Amino acid sequence: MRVRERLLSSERVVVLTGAGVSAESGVPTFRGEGGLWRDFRPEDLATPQAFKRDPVLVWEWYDWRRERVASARPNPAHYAIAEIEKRLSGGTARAAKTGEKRARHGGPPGKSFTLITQNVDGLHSLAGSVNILEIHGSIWRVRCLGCGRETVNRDVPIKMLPHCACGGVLRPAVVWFGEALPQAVIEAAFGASSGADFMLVAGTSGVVEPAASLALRAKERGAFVAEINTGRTPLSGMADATLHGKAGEILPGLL
Ligand code: BV8
Ligand code: ZN
Repeated sequence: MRVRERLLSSERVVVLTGAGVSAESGVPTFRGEGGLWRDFRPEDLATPQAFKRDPVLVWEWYDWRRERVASARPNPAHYAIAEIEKRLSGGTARAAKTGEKRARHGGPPGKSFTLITQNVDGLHSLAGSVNILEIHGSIWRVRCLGCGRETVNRDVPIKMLPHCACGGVLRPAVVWFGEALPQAVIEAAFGASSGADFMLVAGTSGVVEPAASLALRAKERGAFVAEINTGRTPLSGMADATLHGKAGEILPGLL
């Protein structure tokens, strides 16, 4: 299949994932069926204003998601993406221990792999992916509104309203709507997308910016862009190939 040949003959591969890649792990997507929580839309709760107005409500939403994610396991889509990275890096990419600095990608000269994910569930690193850019942060990290310290917190359920040792209120260390993405991470994401000769866009509705623009950047700079999605998205029109179906079935097939 064209996409498979392209992928296997590419040198600089970038994969951009969204919630659809975790759907088969039982993690609810944002905009699909079952993505709603108590009739709230993500845009209503994933904002600094919502947290200011009602921090307990926002934490209840995250607590509910953390509980779902805690019992979720990576699915074949996550493992296939980790396998692509291993093949491109001559098998040397080893899953960095959690919390350790991401192992530098030590692939053969010229070959490179970068995973850019909008997901905050951490399932990619559980599946063995190493070179990961978590552009929207992590649901397992919290940040203190007082002293700004960011730490890993895996309490499920989390004690309402969580506070830092300094007395400050803790928030989820994710990027909310209206908030800037971490500068270094988004720069690295655009850098990787600009240099890619192949980009795989999997399980994203392509509506959230600046993530969606990463696919456009890759395309502009000459990458072959393949989309895997169960439906059509605003990115489908510009993709060189669109593979309709479940990421957990199509991705292993690519290998
Ligand atoms: C910023 C973290 C500026 C939190 C998230 C008007 C026009 C354009 C842009 C804007 C606008 N108004 C506002 C904006 C900007 C805004 C934005 O993009 N809004 C959208 C809604 C229009 N963006 C921002 O605010 C960003 N920041 O712009 O800052 C700035 C600059 C400098 C200084 C200050 C400010 C911040 C965006 C990040 C928001 N945070 N998440 C959390 O997770 O709790 S976004 C949230 O949506 C998640 O991260 C999620 O990943 C992301 C995108 O959703 P998807 O991953 O695509 O998931 P979705 O459910 O939508 O789709 C799933 C897809 O999978 C579907 O297509 C489905 O068909 C498919 N699928 C389902 N099952 C499967 C499958 N595919 C394959 N296999 C399956 N099994
Ligand atoms: Zn603090």
